[in-house]
Amino acid sequence: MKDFLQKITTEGKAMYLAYDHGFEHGPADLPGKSIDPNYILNIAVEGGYNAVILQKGLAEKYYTGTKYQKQVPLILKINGKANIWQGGDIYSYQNCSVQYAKQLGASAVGYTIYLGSAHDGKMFADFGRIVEEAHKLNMAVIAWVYPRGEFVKDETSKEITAYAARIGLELGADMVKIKYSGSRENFEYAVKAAGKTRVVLSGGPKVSDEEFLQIMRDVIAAGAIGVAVGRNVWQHPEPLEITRKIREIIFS
Ligand code: FBP
Repeated sequence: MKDFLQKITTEGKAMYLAYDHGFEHGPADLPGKSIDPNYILNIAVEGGYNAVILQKGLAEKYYTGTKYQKQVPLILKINGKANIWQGGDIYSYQNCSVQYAKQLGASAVGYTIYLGSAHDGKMFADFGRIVEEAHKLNMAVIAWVYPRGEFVKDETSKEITAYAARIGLELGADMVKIKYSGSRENFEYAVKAAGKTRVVLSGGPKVSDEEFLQIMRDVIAAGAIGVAVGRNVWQHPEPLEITRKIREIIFS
């Protein structure tokens, strides 16, 4: 099996800085300096992240052809949705082709699947096609798999999180990004379900340093290879300080 993850991992481990929140949550999620994409790109470089995660527009205007392109790899998020519609059954439309992601300098593409939505089948179909396109171009594919919708009683239960991880494996993802399922034991089950697909933690809303670092310890002990973190780093008053602590857990 070809290792498409080589460019975005270090000895099989990974630390990514996610910054697609302006789209997914709106500027309310980007307090203070974090509204400026350059602020985030500097954290990604100085923090030694394995990649920064951006939507197409940010890549075009702040990454491609700039100094950052040489300093930190890019994971391009190629679908997205806003958080205004609350009518249920979400579908996150693709807004960028894999080919264009490659042109922008991406080493990998990311795509969110809402497992449990009435439209999850369409997202599975999109994802299946994206895997074929990306692998032909020698790019890795990361599945954000988030259980959502009226039939999902608990979005972070042990069983549904492992199901999310398994969907990543079954669809051919090189990596799956899933939420914390409450304990090391629960997360271990998800890592097991993901098989040869690598697992990273999806950071979540800002919590205390102690809480976040404990979650990091749990998921790494459970077999995750790292984290794709956003708010817990760039909403932090000392982003490089918390980065250093996260790094220590992942890479030691
Ligand atoms: P965070 O570490 O800030 O949670 O970022 C991870 C992420 O997956 C982002 O890529 C995305 O914008 C966000 O979480 C979506 O989270 P949700 O759909 O739960 O609001």
